[in-house]
Amino acid sequence: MNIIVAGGDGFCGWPTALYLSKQGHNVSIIDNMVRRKIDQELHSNSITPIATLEERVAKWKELTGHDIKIYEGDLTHYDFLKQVLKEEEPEAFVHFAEQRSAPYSMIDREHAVYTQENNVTGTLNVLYGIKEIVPDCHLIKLGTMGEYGTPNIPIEEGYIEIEHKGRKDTLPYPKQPGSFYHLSKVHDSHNIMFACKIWGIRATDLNQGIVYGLDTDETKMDPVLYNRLDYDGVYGTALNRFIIQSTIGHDLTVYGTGGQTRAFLNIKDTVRCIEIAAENPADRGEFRVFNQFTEYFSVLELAEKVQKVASNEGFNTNIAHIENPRVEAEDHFYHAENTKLKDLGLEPYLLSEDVIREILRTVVNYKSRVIEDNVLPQVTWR
Ligand code: NAD
Ligand code: USQ
Repeated sequence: MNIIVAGGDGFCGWPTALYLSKQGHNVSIIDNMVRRKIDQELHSNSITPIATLEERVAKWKELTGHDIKIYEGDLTHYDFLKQVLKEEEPEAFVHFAEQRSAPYSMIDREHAVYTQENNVTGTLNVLYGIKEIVPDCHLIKLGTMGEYGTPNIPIEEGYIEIEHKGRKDTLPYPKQPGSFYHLSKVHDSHNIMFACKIWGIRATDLNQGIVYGLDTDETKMDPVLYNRLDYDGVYGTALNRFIIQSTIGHDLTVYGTGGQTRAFLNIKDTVRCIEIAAENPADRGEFRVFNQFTEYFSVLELAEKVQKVASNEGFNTNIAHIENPRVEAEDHFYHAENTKLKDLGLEPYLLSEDVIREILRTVVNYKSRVIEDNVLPQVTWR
């Protein structure tokens, strides 16, 4: 298949591009490198040293003989996007290319506006591009479990059957997102659903949980192929942050009580889920929604797991309950469905002590790169 991976220089996109290329697909990456520029803005970095995209792709070609094409440009620039679609004629468009940090979107007005303009306009352009140039192309769009929030009833996969005043209907599941970033994903989902309905586009919205780990078989092949891994208070995510904190002697930064429950998956499952979606395209006009996670945990449970493994590895770590910088429920019901990807063949790679240990043993090699001032959260929702 001809597959475009937009956001293919990022944390999820790079390993996905490699994996799809290894499977024999003809992969092209679109990326505007904004994530690397944001590192400069925040005076932050990936804990792992990362090569330029050109170096990464050249090393991949050298090791495997597979070509990955690079289109450096911005999805919000429609002429650029149209040109790429005309040249590549993709059968699948995997869309990771968004501003994905909730804290970044909550810094101030400018960052909220940037996040929503970048994400909503980029996705609208992709929808128009597919309609005008490659109408049969399958859009595989990364959404997020955080679109649903934490309702007091089980979370379904995209739709819920409702009985109201004696009548029944299947309706989009209610959305209660917790940041301007998460809201941008909800706006995207609505735009995609509408485009499927009016133009007959085929789309899969993957409501992904929090991704942990960094390595896949492909990124491990050579240091030039290493994936980025964020640890700072803006882009670092819960489990990865705790593992890195444990290696530098920092207290594990549980926000509030840590009762917040979230859905998680290993980066190794992210790449496989994208392949499954690509191999099983949605029908024309279908807006299909999969919940892309394998397990859920409370934040405190994760901190305790990391504390135990770290201690066995010789790192004595405290769990700190710091004041929660976000506005979110800390004590709530959580149950979410995730059967659709498993029905299509996903065999989850679950979180075990061995998995935490493996990530820890990798990141400990780079702990001298951690800029400690960036570890505590500095952005608040209030
Ligand atoms: P990332 O920031 O590491 O990667 C995103 C990439 O997209 C970056 O390389 C960036 O330069 C590029 N990009 C951003 N805006 C662009 C634009 N307008 N045009 C072209 N390129 C652009 O993020 P990630 O962690 O890889 O996340 C990828 C996607 O997966 C996002 O949509 C995110 O919402 C979703 N997601 C991520 C996680 C997670 O835990 N990382 C969990 C759920 C969903
Ligand atoms: N948290 C802590 N301590 C920390 C970091 C986070 O207690 O040091 C808590 C947060 O308060 C929150 C939970 O852990 O309750 C998750 O926070 P996170 O930063 O790990 O994840 P989140 O902000 O939700 O965003 C991440 C990705 C985003 C993706 C989302 C999936 O950055 O791109 O959409 O995970 S989900 O959470 O399912 O919406």
